[in-house]
Amino acid sequence: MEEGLFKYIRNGDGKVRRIFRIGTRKSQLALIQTDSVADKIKELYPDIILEIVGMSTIGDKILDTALSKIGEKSLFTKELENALEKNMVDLVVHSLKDLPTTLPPGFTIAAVLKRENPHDAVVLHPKNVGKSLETLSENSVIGTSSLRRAAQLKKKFPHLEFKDIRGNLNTRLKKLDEKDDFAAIILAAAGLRRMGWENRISQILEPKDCMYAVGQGALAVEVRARDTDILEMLSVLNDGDTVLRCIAERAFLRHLEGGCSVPVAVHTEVKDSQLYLTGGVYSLDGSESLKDTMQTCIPATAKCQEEVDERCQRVGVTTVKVGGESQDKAERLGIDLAKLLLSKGAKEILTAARQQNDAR
Ligand code: DPM
Repeated sequence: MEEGLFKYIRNGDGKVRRIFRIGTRKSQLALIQTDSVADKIKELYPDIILEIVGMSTIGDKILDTALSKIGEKSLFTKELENALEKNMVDLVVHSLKDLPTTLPPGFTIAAVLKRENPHDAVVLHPKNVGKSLETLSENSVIGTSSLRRAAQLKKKFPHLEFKDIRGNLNTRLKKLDEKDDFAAIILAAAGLRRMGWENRISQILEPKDCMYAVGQGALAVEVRARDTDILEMLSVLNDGDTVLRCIAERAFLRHLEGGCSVPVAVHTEVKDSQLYLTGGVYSLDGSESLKDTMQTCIPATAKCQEEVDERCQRVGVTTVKVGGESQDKAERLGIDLAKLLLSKGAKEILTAARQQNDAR
């Protein structure tokens, strides 16, 4: 691949046109997600020429260690950002929940697409079909390497045991079905649906049992922050409610200084011009937790401003499609809820959780 060069194509009519290259991880889920975003871009811009470039990331290469233990914040994003930086690709599609709340300088999220079901789901070993987390027998082993899921579910279902499971979705389902190690695994409903495995979902976890991760269920497109033409082109992909919910969630996590290695969970809703944010922090065994809800009024969403520039950036997201005042209020809501939980001792819970996890 020629480094530092944009790619062009000469059409039949002799005109030269730019090719937009989309970087992606190579797992089946990542490719499906990237294809779906590419399809949406083509719908909006039928003449655009897109090329998909698959890459492996650290998170794909290290398969034997729990995500939360690897300690690299940008597990799934670093190689892709390197490719963006070198102009080897122009856009990168990610699951928003894998993108740190502070992106490295020079990068930004140009679009957050309409969120699908953000909740977590239970996938049972075939021999347990018909059961639920509640009715699984004493000491059944549940596979997840999410500290967030384990912390909330340990508290709620003390009869269950939780063990790490790594690998992409295909590997995990195989490990579940073909061995006898796990009675069930917990995965994001959105990922299962995108893979066409909705029929394996036996239970969707309600917020009272398990709140979701910041950004879960939403796809994001990362670009070079200086590419204002691409930012403008992609701005139409943004879904207003999803953008506001995810800005609030990301601001909450950022202010708590949490990453993918701390047990932090959220629940958001937009209803009657109000944005609601519930956030929780947990000790690793779930015995200690803090949870609270706050809301803010969201003004009718006029366009933010005519042109994209650095004033549009909020927790890594740059869009002019959603009103600037609403975006500010969403960010404020996240920060205010984080402050409230910090005033009640969230910092101590998270510091202890981090130390315990490092010592595991
Ligand atoms: C992050 C976590 C997990 C992924 C931690 C968490 C789950 C790790 C595990 C930050 N990224 O959720 O508390 O289960 O061991 C990931 C998935 C998706 C994006 C798969 C999943 C698909 C859903 C989406 C891995 N990242 O969570 O089941 O697009 O939100």
